[in-house]
Parts: sequence; structure tokens; C-alpha cells
Amino acid sequence: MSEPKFTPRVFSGIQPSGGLTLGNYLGAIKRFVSMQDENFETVYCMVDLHAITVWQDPEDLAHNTRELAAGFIASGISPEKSILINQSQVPEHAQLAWIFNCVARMGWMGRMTQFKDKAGKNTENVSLGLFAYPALMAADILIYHATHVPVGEDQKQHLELTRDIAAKFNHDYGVDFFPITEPVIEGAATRVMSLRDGSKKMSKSDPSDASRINMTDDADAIAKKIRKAKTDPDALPSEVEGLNERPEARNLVNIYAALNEQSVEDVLREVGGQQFGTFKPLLAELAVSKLAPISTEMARLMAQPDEIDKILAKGAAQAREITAPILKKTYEIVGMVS
Ligand code: AQP
Repeated sequence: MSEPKFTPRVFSGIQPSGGLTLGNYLGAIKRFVSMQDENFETVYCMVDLHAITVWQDPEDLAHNTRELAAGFIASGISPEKSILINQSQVPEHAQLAWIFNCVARMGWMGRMTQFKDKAGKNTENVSLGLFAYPALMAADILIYHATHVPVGEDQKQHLELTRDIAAKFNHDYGVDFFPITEPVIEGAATRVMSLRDGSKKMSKSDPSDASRINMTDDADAIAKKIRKAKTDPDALPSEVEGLNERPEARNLVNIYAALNEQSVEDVLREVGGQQFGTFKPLLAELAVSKLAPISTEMARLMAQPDEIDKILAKGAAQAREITAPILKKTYEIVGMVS
């Protein structure tokens, strides 16, 4: 058998645009952690350049970047097993993004639902960066020749665009240089919904703090948010089909299943027939037992910001061993004289 052309390599990132949420943890970080022990090189990133596509207070951005790094490590991402970086310390991300701005088509970018959601009716006033965001995301991934990208469901369209950009670059320049990346969207909670509205994604920038569980929330705050979570008056069903048309019930059951590493079917076998008054305290207890050790460790790490900065500096140096040669080769392919 011939050797695969590309080293199996995982890249994924999270924006330091606020604190980490349970959505980020269940949709992305849990899978980041498990992929470290599979047959991959793993690179995980605080995407600070993405965060500034909407306004970030500079002090908050620096704080959130370190806190996100602490969240990654506290959740089980080991700087010994993975390369851990903040995007702006590895300049090749932004350099490749410019090339990709010239590969991606306006029509492709205009179809991105995240841009439409975030820009709303305000398209004239949002930053150019928000529109170009998916080209930078493609560069984040492809500057590592990453083959696999674990993400939540909401990022599926951006990953399809990443594949389109890689394919167009390879086609236009007559090369087989960038891999066609595989999205990894797995688990019981690939789309965690707002606790206040089952039709909206749980998001760190939602103005309502009650809509999300933050990884830094204490036990009381978690219990209170779950107790107040929107539900319907019916008991939980015993079969998955019984969750149809019940988005809030489905969301809480999905969260329970993902936290307890069970299938939704198994959870419903145990809790089917229960009223929310019984199920919500069970869910709160489970959430606190899983999240409290992470938030305690995050607080410990955040007391030593210099240590976090050292980890990120080491990660950037390791990352550039991969990214610098890939950028150099890209420039050669494109015809840049060096
Ligand atoms: N609610 C969610 N359910 C499952 N996965 C989620 N992710 C985010 N929210 C959920 C996954 O977390 C990773 C990082 O996302 P991001 O921070 O880069 O951007 P985002 O998807 O736009 O997340 P937020 O929380 O909604 O941030 P803001 O509010 O700043 O836009 C991705 O893998 C994402 O799928």
C-alpha cells in the first residue's frame, strides 16, 4: 500500500470572543481531547484574529485568550500531546488567508449563513473581516495541511467552503497541494441550543447570560440556569421520536447524554416518564459534577498567566515548523519571487 500523501493531522479553534460555554465544550472540546489519543498530530488554537471581526475590548481579548487556553488545558488538552497556540502568534495563518481571499469567490462567501446571522440587516456596517472570516478559517486549517477538523454542527458550511477553496487552489495551479479536509461532527450534542430558546444556538455572545452555561459558572449558577431553562409541560418520552417538535426537551436530553457519555436512547430508557421537575435536578447535578473540576482547574491556571503565555509561545514555535514550509511552498506555487 502506498503511504498516504498527508500526515493525519487535526486542527481546530475557538474564538476568545467571550467565556467558554457548554456548547463549545460538548460540541468541540470533548472531541479535541479524545483525538489527542488517536492516530493524529493535533493542533488547537485560540482564534484571536477571528474574534476581532466583531469589536473586542483589548483587555478583554487578552484575558479571554488566556482563559480559553486555561479552559483547553483544564478540559484535558495536554500541551505535551498537542500544539496549543493563539492564532496571531503564527503569522502564516493570516498570510495564507490573503492568498485564499484571492481564491474564494464573492458568491461563495455571500452564501455563508453565519455571516448572514451575525450581520443581520446591518450588512453595510459590519467589518470586511466578518465577511472574509471563512477564508481565514480555511487558511487556519490548510496552513497545517490538516486532514480532520472536529467542530460543532454550525461550522459545517464553513468546512465545505474550506474544501472548495482547497479544490479550486489545486485546480487553478494544477497541483495536489492542499488536502480536502474531513469534518468531524460527532457526539450527542453537536448543536447545543440556548436554554431560553430551543431554536437558537447556545452562544458566548448571546446578550442573555441565562441562555448559556459558562464553563466558569459555579454550582449555584448552573443549577439555577437549568432550573429556569425553558421547557414544555409534558413528561419526557421513552423513545427518541417523542422528542420531535420538542426542541427544548431534546436539548436538555442531548446535554445529559453528552455529559454522561451515553446515547440519547439509553438516557430516555432511564428518564422516560419523568417530569422536568425531577429531570432538571438530575441534569444539574450531572453538569456540576462534570464541570466543577474543570472550572476549579481553570481558576488555578489563570492565577499563573505567565505559565499560560509560555505554553502559547512554545506552541507557536512548534506550529511554525509546520506552517512556514507550507507557506513557502504556497508562495512558490503562486509565483511569488523570494
Ligand atoms: N452551541 C453549540 N453547540 C455545539 N457546538 C458549538 N460550538 C459553538 N457553539 C456551539 C462549537 O465550538 C467551536 C468554536 O466556536 P467559535 O467560538 O469559534 O465560534 P461560534 O461557533 O460562533 O461560537 P459562539 O459561542 O457562538 O461564539 P460567538 O458568540 O462569539 O459567535 C466550533 O467548533 C463550534 O462549532
